Amino acid sequence: MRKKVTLITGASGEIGQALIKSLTKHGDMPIITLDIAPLPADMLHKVTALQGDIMDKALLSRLVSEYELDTIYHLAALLSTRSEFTPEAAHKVNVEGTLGLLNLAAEQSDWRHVPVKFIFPSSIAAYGLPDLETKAAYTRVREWEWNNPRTMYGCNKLYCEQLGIYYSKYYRQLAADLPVMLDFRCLRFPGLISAFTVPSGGTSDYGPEMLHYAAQNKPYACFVREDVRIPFMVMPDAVKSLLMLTKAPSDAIKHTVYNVTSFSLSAAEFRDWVIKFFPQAEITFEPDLQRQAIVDSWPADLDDSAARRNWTWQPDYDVNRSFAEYLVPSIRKMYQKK
Ligand code: AKB
Repeated sequence: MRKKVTLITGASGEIGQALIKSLTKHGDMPIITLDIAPLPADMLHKVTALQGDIMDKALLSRLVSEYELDTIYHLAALLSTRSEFTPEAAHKVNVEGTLGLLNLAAEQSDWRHVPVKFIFPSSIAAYGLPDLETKAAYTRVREWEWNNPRTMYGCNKLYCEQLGIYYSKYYRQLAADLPVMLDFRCLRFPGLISAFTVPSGGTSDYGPEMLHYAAQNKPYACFVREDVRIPFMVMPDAVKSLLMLTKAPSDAIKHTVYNVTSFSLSAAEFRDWVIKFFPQAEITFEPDLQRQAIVDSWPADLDDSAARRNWTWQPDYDVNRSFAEYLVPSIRKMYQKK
């Protein structure tokens, strides 16, 4: 008998580490992690960690020969700024990596006659507003609006959402016997902020970077204009939304792709919150016009009413609680220890 497991790809990244902590606390199923980067040493005892590439077919076949995949959290991805420097590599990891894993989950679902749950984080990068006037006019975008990304990462996310829909609804639709299809569920995240890890390779990174630099008494030059506004969410709420979506009964799920969010801040408002807790912080604004243009194309806020209605989503942390109770105390403690 193969052991039933949860698989987390991209587990060494920000969301992965937070998700492992939460899943192992509730501990209902063993976890296998897969990442090209090593997991931090203090996490290794919690999971079975495989270090490798999601494109490695031999590794994936070994994985399914040993384990029965119950749920897959497919977090592995190159983020938006990084993807602009290496668009073809981004396509390989973000699209071909996802396609391979969807295919594996589809085969497993049919073979076991039980749908594998495939949980996929998408992003505000899937949206693309053409100019600042439109961004000001359409503040809280809904899932089907402005799906015109201007980054490789955004294109990759949007296409993978569609692949997920295909594999969960239409896979082998012309076969004589329809297969048991996988259960694909997707969240579009705003910019995420963790108290414990500094993001790398993203374009919403200026928020968390301001905070982590301030906590270390380092000056920070923000790469976007003061007035630019996007939605944000802290990591405990990101993990909460992933777990809620995973557990939601099938009949509550009315859409495949859901926005989730918590609060929306301009870069100047973000700076003000940082300064409230770190009054010595030196934050200046030195916009990088190219990265700025990417953030300008992202919505100022997300409409997450479908998630709220269908599976009772709501964040635990508004902006005040995020800074006062999660970010600032944990970040202070982390840098004091170092
Ligand atoms: C990025 O900046 O690329 C990510 C995202 C918004 O998905 N944080």
